[in-house]
Order: sequence, then structure tokens, then C-alpha cells
Amino acid sequence: MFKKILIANRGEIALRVICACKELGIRTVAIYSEADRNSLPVRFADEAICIGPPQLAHSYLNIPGVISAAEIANVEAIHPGYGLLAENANFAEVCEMSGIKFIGPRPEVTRLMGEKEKARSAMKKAGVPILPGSDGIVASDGEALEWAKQVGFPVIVKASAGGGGRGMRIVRNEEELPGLFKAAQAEAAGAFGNGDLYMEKYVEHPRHIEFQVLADEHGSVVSLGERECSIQRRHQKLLEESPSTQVTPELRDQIGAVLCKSLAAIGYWNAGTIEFLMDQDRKLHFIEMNTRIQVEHPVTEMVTDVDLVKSQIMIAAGAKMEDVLHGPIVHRGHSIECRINAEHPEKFTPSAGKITAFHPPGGTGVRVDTAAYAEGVIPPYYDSLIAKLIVRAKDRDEACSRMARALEMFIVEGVYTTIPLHRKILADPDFRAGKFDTGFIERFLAKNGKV
Ligand code: MV4
Repeated sequence: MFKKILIANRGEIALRVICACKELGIRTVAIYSEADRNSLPVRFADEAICIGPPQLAHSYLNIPGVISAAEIANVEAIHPGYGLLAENANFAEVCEMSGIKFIGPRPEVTRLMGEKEKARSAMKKAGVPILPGSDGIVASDGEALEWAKQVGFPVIVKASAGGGGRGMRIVRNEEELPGLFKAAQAEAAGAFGNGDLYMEKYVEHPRHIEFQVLADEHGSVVSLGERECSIQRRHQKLLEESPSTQVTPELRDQIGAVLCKSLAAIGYWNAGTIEFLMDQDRKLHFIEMNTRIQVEHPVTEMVTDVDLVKSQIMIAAGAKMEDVLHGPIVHRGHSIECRINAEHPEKFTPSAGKITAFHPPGGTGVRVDTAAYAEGVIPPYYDSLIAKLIVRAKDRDEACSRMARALEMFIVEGVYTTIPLHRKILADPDFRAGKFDTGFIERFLAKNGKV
């Protein structure tokens, strides 16, 4: 096992990785920007190194700076958390060249999954169900029209370098195709420096359901089941749960088995998330794969009792799956996570400043992952996620009641948060009944005003 690792991240996920390291007996090195000098990861890590001014490009995203800190502290491995450098294949490559283990898959595999069209082709070849669509990159609007006629309208064009909703256009008929194709191409070229587009059949009112896997470096892959992530606003997830009310044990096992075979064939290792859209016939279609630990990983931990971050670290140290897991994966009960963001309730813009009062809820079945504290400051430079409120319970009904009472008892003062929004979602009859899709929040806000 590693003796010492560096955490190339901040906030709640940096603290989450520190928790895993402490339990594994690994020494931790935090890196921090000048804005995070008084943060909890700095306080709880064994060592802390300031790597620069607040701006991301000059601190957490500065690869030479991160590598220098790792060399000075003499760590054996780097955990990237999520976001930032977690899916940067060049960073993984520099780690490798510097003799530091990157806690994640091989750089080639990170790169493959980052090119969404290549990921789609690779998963298709490995036997994962995908949507009808183009066979590779679509070079021109003329070619796009040929594919669209073959697939049938509506279709969606997506940026191969995109993901998470950027550079996409829904095309409903032949007339609007050339304009939307060129707009998507220009947007992708501007945003990603790469205008490559591909096409898929457009799924109306889908659910977003993702599968969590763990894969070791010896070819062993296990599925930990799914997360339901349809409650999103502008491609930002707000609330996640596991299991999904729409996934039967048979479907879970079937997709799980396909993924294990496919990811072994690709030579994947690390924790990983495979995103699907579920159509109205409850069929799952692969859309993208994420090669990092995700924000919403706790709901899977709560229903499987597997520590995903510890597992990532053990896998990177060369452990075999049989030594990472305590036995076969068993799913028990239900878990829900609410993302608590510091943001203005009407404008949905970040709300930075000093937290004047902070009381996280506790009690049976309640977990709070956060690096926030009373009198602490939320800097304006970073992601607005300040806490994750997670509950587990015997079933979905009890999990909803538990979440509602935990939200009632969560006090954050000094900054605006999404807590009031979550309280209203939990009180919504359609949400309680499990009746929703990715359009839920838009309809909910239209019905309830801006909350
Ligand atoms: C789609 C789709 C419908 N059909 N692809 C948005 C984010 C990106 N990861 C994929 N996205 C979508 N891809 C096809 N073929 C609808 C969406 C989509 C969406 C997906 C998941 C969660 C929320 C969403 C909101 C709008 C659109």
C-alpha cells in the first residue's frame, strides 16, 4: 500500500479522500490556493503545500505546480478527486513520466472516453447498447442529412469533445438541420478547439441513469448497480438516488454483466461511471463514460456498503478485487443525496461570502459530506457545491421522509443555498411517487415559481 498520497483537489472531495487515507493508514498531502488557506482539508491533511493564487489556472489546474508539490512532498500517488485534473489524460501522462501513480485509469483510456464519439464506438464494439446514430464523425451538413434520414427525426448532434450538455443541438426536421449543424460545429470549435460532431436518435423525456463500476488492474470488473440522476437543472445534477425505481433486478444484472465484460475488454481500471438514457420503453442506451469518482458516489456507498474511494486507492496500489471487496455486492435499502450549492435562488448564480451559522443535521441514516463550517468563507473562484446531504433508509418512502426532516434541520446562514429548493422538491407529489424524467425541474419551476 502507498505510504503517502497527494490530493489534487479542494473542498468536500479533498476531505472525503483524506477520510479514506486515514482509514487506510496513508499519510496525506493537501495542496491549496491562497483562497483555501483556512480550509478543512489543509487542517486535516498531514502536510499542506500552498501552490499559488486563487485562480484555478494558477493553482489547482497548474500541472507543473501540482507535480512540483508532489515531488517536494515525496508522495507515491496523486488522487485527483472529480473535476479539475481528474479526466485530463495529459496530467495522468505527466504523473506517469514523473514516477507518480495517478489514481485513475491509463491515460489512453481516459483519452478514449473523453472523445465521446470514440467512446460510443468502443462501447458499441464491446457489446454495450447504444442509440441508432452516425457511424463516426459527421463531416458536413450534407452527410448529417443522410444519417438523419436513416435514423429518423428527431436527432441530436453532439460535440465529440463535449459532454455534459455543451455543443448539442436537437434537430426536429430537415429544414432546420443545416443551420443547427453549423451552429453546433462553431460552438464546439470555439469551446473545445475541436468542431467534430456525431449524431444520435433523440430520446424524448429520458431518464438519466448511470451505473457504477469498480475495475482492478488484473482484468476483474464488478458492477455496483445504478444511480438515478434525472433531477438536473441546466445539466447540473441537484439530487441523486439509488436504486432507480425504473430498474428491475433483472435489468440491473443484465447491464451489469455487459459492462463487466466490455470494460475488461477495453482494459479499464479504477472506479468508473457509465451514463445511460432510459427511454419510455425502459430501455437503456449508453451515452458517455466518466473515468473518475463522481460527486454522487455516496448513494452507491450507502446501499452497497462499499467505500469507493478506498477501493480506488487500493486498486491503484495493485490490489486484486477479491481483496478490495468484502464479498459479493449486495444492495440494501435506498439512498438519496441532495447537493447543497451556495447560489442565489432566483438567479442561480454563485453566492460567495462568509458562512455565519452552520448546523448540519445528524441522526440515524444521515451523512453530510462537506468542508464548510461556521465562520468559514466560500471563495468566489470555485464550484458552488458546499455540502452533500445523504440519507439511507429501508426503502424509498422512508428515505424521502428522512431527507425531508434532515433538510428541515440543516441551517446555513450568510450565503444563499439550494436547501429551500430541495425542501420543495421533497414535498412534490410527483417526486414522491417517483414520477419524473430529465424535464422534471423545468416543469417544477414553472409550476412553483422560482422557489
Ligand atoms: C441526449 C438526450 C436525448 N437523446 N441524447 C445532455 C447531457 C449529455 N450528457 C447528454 N444529454 C442528453 N443527451 C440523446 N440521444 C438528452 C440529453 C439531455 C439530458 C440528459 C441527461 C440529463 C439531463 C438532460 C437534459 C437535457 C438533455
